Amino acid sequence: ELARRTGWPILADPASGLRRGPHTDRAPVLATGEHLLRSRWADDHRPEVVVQLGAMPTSKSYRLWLEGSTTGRVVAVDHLGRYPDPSHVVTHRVDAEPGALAEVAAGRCGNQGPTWWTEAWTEAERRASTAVARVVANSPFDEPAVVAGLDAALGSDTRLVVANSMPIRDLDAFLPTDCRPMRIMANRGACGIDGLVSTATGVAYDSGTPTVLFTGDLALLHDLSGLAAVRRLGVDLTVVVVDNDGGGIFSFLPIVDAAHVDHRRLFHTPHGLDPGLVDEFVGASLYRPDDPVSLADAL
Ligand SMILES: Cc1ncc(C[n+]2csc(CCOP(=O)(O)OP(=O)(O)O)c2C)c(N)n1
Repeated sequence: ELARRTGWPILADPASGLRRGPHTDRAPVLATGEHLLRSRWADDHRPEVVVQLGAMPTSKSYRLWLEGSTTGRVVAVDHLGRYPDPSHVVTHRVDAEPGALAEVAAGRCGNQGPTWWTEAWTEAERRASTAVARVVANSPFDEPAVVAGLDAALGSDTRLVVANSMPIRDLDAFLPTDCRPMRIMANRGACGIDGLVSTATGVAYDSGTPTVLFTGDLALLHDLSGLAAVRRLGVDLTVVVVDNDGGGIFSFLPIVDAAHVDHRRLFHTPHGLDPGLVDEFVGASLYRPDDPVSLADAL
């Protein structure tokens, strides 16, 4: 409502819950921040004020873009005393629950609606999301295509729990805004890859609704014992695991280019285990989709 009244665009982190739902038809909610903020266009469109609501967004481009900014105010709003500010760019801190603050602010500001600034950002979002969708559609079956598969197949009552490492970043980069609701949950904390199966099981149990965990193979193996509770609690849990035999995120480290370093052994840390072993462990049904259609069918 605040964005609709002020015309200020929202760069919505996937875990914020703002990317999905009927409000996206009325308010300028953007999902391509990870791509836009690393472009020249974003350098030419620096705002006077950035209001950061809640935890630090996932996007690395956002962090670098803030660091590159020499002017303007950065207001961090948080009620948990975190004020995440890894780049030391925050100029103002507001101790308030972000949703409550937005509600009060929306009630007090006028109803200006979209401005040229709003139009510029929403047009950039339109172009970027079209380009992203085209790239995803023409790519091999990889992480972006998995996100597209989840987007297409998950019902609005499903809870999507997303793991740290690349899955949350994949969602950030490739999940578009849509008026269909989607409940996304993440636990960024210190970005741990531990306890994710247990978290998803707890979400499924508490909500009583079908739950999907989107995870990497290391995070799944880290909390394999969490699966023991799935059958006992009788929850409806589907695990979508991108199996790249280790930590795919480490292939983005600059050291990957150092020829004398055995990057694969030291950073990627392949384990050689087949995630299919969960089949025997908990009696789960295992599917090995190798294209978007078979992923959608399996889901
Ligand atoms: C508990 C814990 N141990 C280690 C790490 C360091 N770490 C960050 S990402 C990562 C790799 C995760 O691999 P995977 O879950 O397969 O996801 P991918 O990188 O392939 O997307 C590791 C080990 C961490 N974040 N948390």
